[in-house]
Parts: sequence; C-alpha cells; structure tokens
Amino acid sequence: MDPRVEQFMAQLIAKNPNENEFHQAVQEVAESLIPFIEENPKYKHAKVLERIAEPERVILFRVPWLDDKGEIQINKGYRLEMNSAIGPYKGGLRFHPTVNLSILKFLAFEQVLKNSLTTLPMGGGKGGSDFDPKGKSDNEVMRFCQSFMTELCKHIGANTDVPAGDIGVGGREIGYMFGQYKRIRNEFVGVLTGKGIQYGGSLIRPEATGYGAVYFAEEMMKTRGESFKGKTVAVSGSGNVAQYAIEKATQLGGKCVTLSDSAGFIHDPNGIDAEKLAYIMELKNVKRGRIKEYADKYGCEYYEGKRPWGIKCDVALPSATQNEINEEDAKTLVANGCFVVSEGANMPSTPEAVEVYIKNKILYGPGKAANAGGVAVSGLEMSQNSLRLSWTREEVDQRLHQIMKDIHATCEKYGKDSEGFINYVNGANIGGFVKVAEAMLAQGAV
Ligand code: NDP
Ligand code: 2IT
Repeated sequence: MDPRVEQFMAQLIAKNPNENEFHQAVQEVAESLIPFIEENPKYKHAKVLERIAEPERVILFRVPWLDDKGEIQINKGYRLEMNSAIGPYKGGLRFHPTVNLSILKFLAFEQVLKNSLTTLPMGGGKGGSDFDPKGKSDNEVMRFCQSFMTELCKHIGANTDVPAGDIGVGGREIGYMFGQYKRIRNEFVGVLTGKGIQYGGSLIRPEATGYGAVYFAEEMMKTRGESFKGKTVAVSGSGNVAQYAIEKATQLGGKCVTLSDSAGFIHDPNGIDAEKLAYIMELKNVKRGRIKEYADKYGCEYYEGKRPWGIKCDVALPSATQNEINEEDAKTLVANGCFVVSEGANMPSTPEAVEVYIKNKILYGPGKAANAGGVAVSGLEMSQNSLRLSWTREEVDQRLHQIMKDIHATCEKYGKDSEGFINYVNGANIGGFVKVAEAMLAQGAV
C-alpha cells in the first residue's frame, strides 16, 4: 500500500474504531485521491480529505412503536449529515437489521461523491434504522414510520436535508413518513423524494437507479464497440434496483438470467421477460414473498443460500447489497467471460474483487458512478417540487440518460490512463471530489 494512504488510514481507523465498512469505503477513495491531492497541494493544505471523512453531524435517536399485539418495540434511528458544501444533505434511508453507524457512514461518504457526480446541487447524507420490515404488517410498518419521522422531522427540511428510499424503504414507507412530516410541521414541501405520483413524486424515480446502471453499462460498452444486444446478464437482488435493471437491460436486447434475495438465487436460462418481471414485481412489492417462488412457478433452478456469480454471463449487475462479490466470485465471473460489471448496489464488490476487475481490464463501473441515476432523479424531483410542476416520463428519462452519459464522460476525463484504459474507480473518485473540494475551499474552514 502507498505509505501516504497507510498513514491516512491509520489515523482514520484510530478515530473511528471497528467501523469496517466505513474504512473500506474511505480507503478505496483515498487510494485514488491521495496521489491527485499531492499534485494539487491546495487541497492538501486545506485538509479537504480529512474533512470529508468526518460527518458534519450525526443524529441518533430512539424509535419506540407498538406492534400488533400492543407490545412496545424499540429500534435505533439514525441520520448522518455528511457534507453540505454543494447543497442540502441528500441520500436514502435504509431499514434493515444490519444497519449500524459503520454502514451508514460508508453509505453517506459514498453519497457525497456520487451526488457531486450527478452535476446537481446536492450534499450527501444517509440514515435509517435497524428495524426489519420483513414479516411486519402494514399497520406495524406505518406505526414505525410515524414514530421514526416524529423525531427525524426536527432535523430535516426541503432546504436542509432531503431523505429518500434505500434497502427496505420504498413507496409505502416514504408515503407514511411524508404524511407524518406534513402533519407535524404543517407544510407540504419536497422534504422526501421517491414520493407517490399523486403527491409530488417524479415519474421515472422508481425506475431511475436500475435504468441508470444499465445506461452506464451501455456507455462503458460503447467504448469497446459493444452493446447489450444478445448479451447474457446476471443480476442480484430482486428489489427496486434489480427489477428496473432487468427491465431496461431486456429492452436493450440483453437476456437477464438470474435474480436473488437474502435466501438464495434463481437461474432462468430462458431469460426473464416482461411477463415474468411483472410476476416478480407483484411477488416482491405487493405479496412480499421469496424469490424461490419464481423457481416453483417457472420451473427453473433455485440455489438455496448461494449468490449468482457462478452463472456464465457477459454482464453483471450486482443490485442487492455491500460486499456481495468477493475475490473468488470476481475470478469466476472473469473466467466465464464477464467483461462488464455495473454496480446498482452500493459497494457490492470487495476491494479484492475490484482488484481482479482492474487487473483483467474489464469494464467496471463502481456504485458511486453507476447507481447515481436514483439520486439524480431524486434531484429532479426536488426541482419539480420547487417549480410546482411535473415533467413527463420522456423528459425525466431523457435527463436521466444525459446525466449518466455526463457521469461517464467525467469518469473518462479523470480516469483514463496513459495506455487509454479507463479506470472508472479513479475517475469517479476524483471527478466527484473536485467540485466538493472547490466548494469547501471557497467556504473557508467549515
Ligand atoms: P430493496 O429493499 O428494494 O431490495 C433489496 C434486495 O437486496 C432484496 O432482494 C434483498 O433481499 C436483497 N438483500 C438485501 N440485503 C441483503 C443481504 N444482506 N444479503 C443478500 N441479499 C440482500 O432495496 P434496493 O433495490 O433499493 O437497494 C439495493 C441496493 O441498491 C442497495 O445496495 C442500495 O443501497 C442500492 N441503491 C439503491 C438506490 C435506490 O434508489 N433504491 C439508489 C442507489 C443505490 P431480501 O428481501 O431477502 O432482504
Ligand atoms: O444510494 C442512493 O443513492 C440512494 N439510496 C438514493 C438516494 C436518494 O436520495 O434518492
């Protein structure tokens, strides 16, 4: 390891012990940025990297709620306001039993650079709870969301901090939280994104992350004269991001053959077409069932407790969770001919897996670039709320597509090496950093 990175990380780890996911996310960025900062000493003197690795504010609170039996349950609630140099804090809420400070700090840190890459004026934040929506009734989810927002509403606002969805938080949860915010604060404002279309949501926001990850993959493939036509695509997850990644990849001529959840994955060699996707959306978004039911219905293989990376594919779209592709998985993907990895999820590849991609010079789009379409359309939802009007599907989709092309161009600008290989990791890290760093320099020691 570069001794300068080693020294920086030793200090970060001493200040933030036991936060492994946070260390992992910062180290990847530091490896790209430290050589760049050495060439641009103004950032070094102003300690911009040290500052962006320290949250501006961490809010931690108790979330008490009554379950259907009338018993009190207690969860932890969090909001991490990471950086507001270029706009109000912006980023999702995750409801999952694994949520802790380390996970939210890694997500908030990534979000700062991701939001900068979108070209829109958004700072970075993240929040959530260790609440597990699985197996809860609608009423329990509503009471939890209302209690969560009763505290959170003191800290957020349309010009301060604008949360949205992430794992375990979709349209249902955003609706309950929006209703409670409005009731307590007595104002109808764009304080959350991912809202329903009837009350200020944007068309294409549900689709945006998955579509964006596919648009980004398409841009990467274009650099090698390739496209989705006839390509076999492996997707993980079966939630919001995975569903719309499949929809767009299929529309562009790809054949998506896998899907997963935390219990296992399915392999459908015939491809997941529009009709099968409609079944998945009903299964996952309405019935809230398990992916195994797909295998039972369509008579394909289900692999209990396994991840899909052993299936032969040309393109991988990891869209479930962090660290779901390890070194072995990455080697298997490459050995099977996979030459594109576009990350719908946040940090789904371990550092060792990323090393495999780079060494083999495959097209690797890291999450902060490839999945930025979700927050980008959140930014467009904020614009529409401010204007008090709504754009058409075509208009929002066209803007999303252009933003993904622009992010690709930024990665190329900052990530192309002397041999012409585009290192999208360096490109996204440096490209995201520059705007935030310049804004922080201009604003002084804040
Ligand atoms: P959803 O809650 O809609 O879906 C999550 C999916 O991932 C489910 O299939 C879930 O399975 C699976 N999953 C979650 N945790 C694990 C785990 N520990 N191990 C295996 N599988 C798991 O979330 P999203 O689709 O919104 O988010 C997926 C990823 O995309 C996350 O990394 C998120 O941070 C990222 N992302 C999301 C954006 C958005 O706009 N929603 C924007 C940018 C990135 P199960 O149901 O069994 O838990
Ligand atoms: O990780 C992410 O970018 C998100 N979960 C979406 C954040 C947002 O504010 O739309």
